[in-house]
Amino acid sequence: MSRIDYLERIPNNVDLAGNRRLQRALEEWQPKFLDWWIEMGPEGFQAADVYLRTAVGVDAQGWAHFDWVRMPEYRWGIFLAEPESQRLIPFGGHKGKPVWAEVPGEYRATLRRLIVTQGDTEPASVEQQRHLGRACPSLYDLRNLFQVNVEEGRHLWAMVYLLDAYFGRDGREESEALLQRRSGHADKPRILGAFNEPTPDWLSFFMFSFFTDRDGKYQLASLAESGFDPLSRTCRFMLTEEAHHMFVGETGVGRIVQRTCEVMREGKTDDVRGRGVIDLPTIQRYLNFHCSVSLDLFGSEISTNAANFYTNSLKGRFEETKRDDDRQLKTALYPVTTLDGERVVTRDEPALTSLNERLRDDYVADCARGVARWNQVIARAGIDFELTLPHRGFHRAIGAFAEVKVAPDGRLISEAEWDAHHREWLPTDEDRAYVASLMTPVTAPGAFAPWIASPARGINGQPADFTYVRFTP
Ligand code: BYC
Repeated sequence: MSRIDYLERIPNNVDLAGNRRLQRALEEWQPKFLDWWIEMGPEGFQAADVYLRTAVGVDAQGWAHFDWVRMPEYRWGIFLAEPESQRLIPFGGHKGKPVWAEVPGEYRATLRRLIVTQGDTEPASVEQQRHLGRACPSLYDLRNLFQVNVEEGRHLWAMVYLLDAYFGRDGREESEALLQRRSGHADKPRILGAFNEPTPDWLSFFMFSFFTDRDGKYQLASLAESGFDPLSRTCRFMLTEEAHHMFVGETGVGRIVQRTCEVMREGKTDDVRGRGVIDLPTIQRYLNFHCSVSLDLFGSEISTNAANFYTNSLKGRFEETKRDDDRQLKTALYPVTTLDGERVVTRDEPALTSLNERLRDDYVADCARGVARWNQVIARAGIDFELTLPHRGFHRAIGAFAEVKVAPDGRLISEAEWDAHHREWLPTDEDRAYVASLMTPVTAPGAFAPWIASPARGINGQPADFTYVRFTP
């Protein structure tokens, strides 16, 4: 049987070559992953050469290595951030003790569930985005889509590494199951709601990358605080890649907003649908949708799961080590916005059970900064319009607000009022059809679809007309 050169095929810093058991597990899993990638990965572009960044190490040069790659030949590596020497558990019941190099028996099931939930999102997003290439607005954007896709693939590898290396047989079974569920499938859907929603057009993709990938940032940052050190180190490295995904989302929406504003100014009108760009109210409705489904990803406002994750030192807060409280939260309170009968109220709750809400607050503040930057684009064009984040109770399916109807401005409303107005707040079939009608592919080097502005600069310093994707004849 031919041996694999592990460092060449699977770049890693986990001494894969010296770990026979893990090699065997990954040797079995890798062909199944490739089958999944061919079946569910970017449709129609598996043979194209793409200008991609591949992580081949964890230092500054190592993770920013650019080259031409066919996606199925991308080297999905396994990287953990360098260990912090003598790292101590920063929070929870085990605070101050040395971090765990192995899974503590009593937390095995909980940790596995957290890792599987995280892992499940990665292939899900690739599945959601698999048809987008055919409607790309430029080669620059096409390349960015594929960069995001292969990195989500790598993040799946990262979670599979943890499952295979630390959870024995049931870990290997979970690794297989990650390749069997399918986004949006009636019988075997992905675990979390947002990952079963379609991503049918590029406005959806950019909104997803802005809002949903940002949930990834906050969840990964919380898991990076974990007392289980391999999980912490894996997540810390994943965060370096996640930043690019949010950049793609923020600049993508920003460029759409910019183009719309240009056309509004040129035509001295806000009625721009006939002019081939996406009107600002439609952008707002897409924003409302993607923001609300992403808010659901943080779980219920009050959660004993979250309290247990924290007390057991498995999942911390965002930037846990910068908090100067006791980092155990035994008596602390936290203000939570929730429902009290017919009213939206903010009241103090135990900080431990409020951890999902606290993370959601950190997330909302971060989203607001991005939206403010989009609004600067609108203001610079001299246009009187502001994009806004919807109230956290709007269009929710998880938590206290799932039971009621809330307007984007936070008013609790009746079913009748919802029925009368939701078309103003969420993308309608007409909106989606209009956006879909703009999605004709643009693949000439340096050219951009008329509904999106060109980016401020190229990837890795490349010129504006760079051929980021080369198609095979
Ligand atoms: N949809 O106490 P609750 C990313 C379930 S994104 C469906 O309210 P908990 C990425 C929950 O699982 C980051 N089900 O919440 C982005 C639980 O079920 P079980 C992904 C949901 O447990 C873009 C029950 O409801 N990473 O990386 O405190 C592209 C009661 O739960 C939802 C993680 O999520 C939902 N939205 O917190 C690619 C980190 N919300 O267990 C990648 C790991 C809740 O009773 N996961 N439920 O059957 C977690 O930390 C937690 O599982 C959650 C939920 C934060 C998701």
